[in-house]
Amino acid sequence: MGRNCEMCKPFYYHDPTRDIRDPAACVPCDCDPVGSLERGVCDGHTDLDVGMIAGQCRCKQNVKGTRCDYCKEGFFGLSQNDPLGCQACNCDPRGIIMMGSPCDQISGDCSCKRYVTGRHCNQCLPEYWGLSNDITGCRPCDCDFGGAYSNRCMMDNGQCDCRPHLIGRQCADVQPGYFCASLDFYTYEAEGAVGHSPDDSALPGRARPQAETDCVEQLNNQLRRHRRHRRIAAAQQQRAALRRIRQLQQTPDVKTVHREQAPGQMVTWTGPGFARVKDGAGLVFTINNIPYAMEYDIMIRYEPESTEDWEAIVSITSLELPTSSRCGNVLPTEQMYAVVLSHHRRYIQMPRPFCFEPNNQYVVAIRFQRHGVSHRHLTAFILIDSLVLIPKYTECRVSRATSP
Ligand SMILES: [Ca+2]
Repeated sequence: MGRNCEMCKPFYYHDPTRDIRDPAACVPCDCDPVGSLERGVCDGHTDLDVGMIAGQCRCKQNVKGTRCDYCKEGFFGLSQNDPLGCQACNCDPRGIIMMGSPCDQISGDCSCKRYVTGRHCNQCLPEYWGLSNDITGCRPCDCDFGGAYSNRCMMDNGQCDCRPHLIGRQCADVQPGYFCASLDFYTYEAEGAVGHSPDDSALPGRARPQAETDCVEQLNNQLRRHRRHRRIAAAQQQRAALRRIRQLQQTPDVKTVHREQAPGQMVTWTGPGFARVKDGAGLVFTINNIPYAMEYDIMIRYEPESTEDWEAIVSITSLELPTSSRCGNVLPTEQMYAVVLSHHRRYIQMPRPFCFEPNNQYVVAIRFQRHGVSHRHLTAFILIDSLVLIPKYTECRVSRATSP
């Protein structure tokens, strides 16, 4: 076109290697009309004085690429109707990963750091707070377990949701004038409880027959037979076995076992040690130091001596009728539990709590026996560490200090 046909038409440019008279001198522009200005017109010829290069596309403000078909870094959503071509991602610079494009070219979703979330990466994940330029973006709430209602905190200042009378960002501090008892504050050592034999009526449940009676009889019969046949070696063996059984019969039903802490060993028990309880025997605990009328979970800590499971039959009796409104309506004065003490574990919690109250005395009697057998055995023992009362979590309160 042009008066002397010296220019190419719009949407074509003059190939600088060809003469304008050459029929192939004008080449179509290769610009993406979506991202280019003026629907994809390119520079028709080269004129460095005005910054023109033949075939060069002119991109919209937020678009890049030789064909104007990509959003610039930090922009997304290439669109024909958008006069700027692409929209800004608006990612929060504190929350995004600094490598590569800050957001997805198509969806505009920002690439968030580990503990950051939201389309613009301007939110902390639940249980995190304090969006900053840190490498992970936000930091964990670390609310005090027990002191706070949950592990969630305010995103801006990290304040956890504290239970009454607990203060501090993490709810780990106690309001002046109060003290906080640890959850296992009410621990009763088994080695301090009174031991009872299987046939003692103080223990709940019924004592099983002893398995060793048949055994002794059988050994005696064998011994007589061996004597008759003058089998001296066999007879000696039988005599030794009988001696062993008599020794076992004399082993106390409940015995205190002290345990010293070995260097480097983790202390997994409380108090001086354990009560070693024979199959069928039991312990009686007396409890008279309850601070508040409320429900307590009851836990037995133990240590198996073999790979057998045991069971505990527990009875709790109060000496007087409950007087507090808290306990009076809840439970009768006596309650029974039967629980299995798995040999894989070290503690068992009763399936239901019990309401204890101050100014009352309680007797907790427990029979321990092997689980799922018909006879008790002289050689089977279990180590019982302690009985623990845990104030029911949902109603745990901080105690008011009575002395300054
Ligand atoms: Ca103990």
